[in-house]
Amino acid sequence: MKIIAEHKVNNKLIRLVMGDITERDVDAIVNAANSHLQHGGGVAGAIVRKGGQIIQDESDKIGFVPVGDAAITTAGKLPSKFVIHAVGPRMGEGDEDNKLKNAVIKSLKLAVEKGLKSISMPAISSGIFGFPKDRCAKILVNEAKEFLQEHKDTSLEIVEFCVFDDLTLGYFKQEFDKLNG
Ligand code: AR6
Repeated sequence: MKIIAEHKVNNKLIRLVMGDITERDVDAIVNAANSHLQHGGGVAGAIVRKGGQIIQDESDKIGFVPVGDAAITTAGKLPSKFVIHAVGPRMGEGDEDNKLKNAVIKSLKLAVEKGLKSISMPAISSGIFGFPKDRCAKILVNEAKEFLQEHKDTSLEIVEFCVFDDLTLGYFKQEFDKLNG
């Protein structure tokens, strides 16, 4: 895991790291889930493989989560305490930008409802779901910044983005440069 960039908003930290989100020791990691919370491939598959079947079992009890919404489970054997399952849009289904924004905001709200201090988020929708990586970076970083600007008394001290590949990292870096520039 490597820290790439950091930016302060209202004394809270927005951070960019490169690495495997399943190894992040934060209060909650965010999963890039589908509406049926069937965690097969991508980051979702990795989370269940490492965290254990309990994450899939709790997800099955929740059942269906609409696109643009999120749900929370425990994190099994992962270092984090919780997994927040954010359902981002599949490219081509329509209104994708707003749905991605809502999935991010809902994830942050769920973390605050639980009183969590740190959250780590992958590049939701930008893998198997095919959302453009540059737009994903812009939306995720902007939503985090606005959330921290608008919620001065939030429990969250750290909102982190954890990216896995160089191409995605490049786009997130550009957005962090804009924050700091
Ligand atoms: N740590 C951090 N980021 C990761 C990791 C990891 N271990 N593994 C992949 N990524 P994706 P989606 C990055 O496909 O597009 C699943 O089947 C990856 O490089 O995981 O929202 C679900 O069950 C990419 O940048 O999620 C859904 O059906 C980002 O995570 C569907 O895929 C998201 O890629 C969701 O597709």
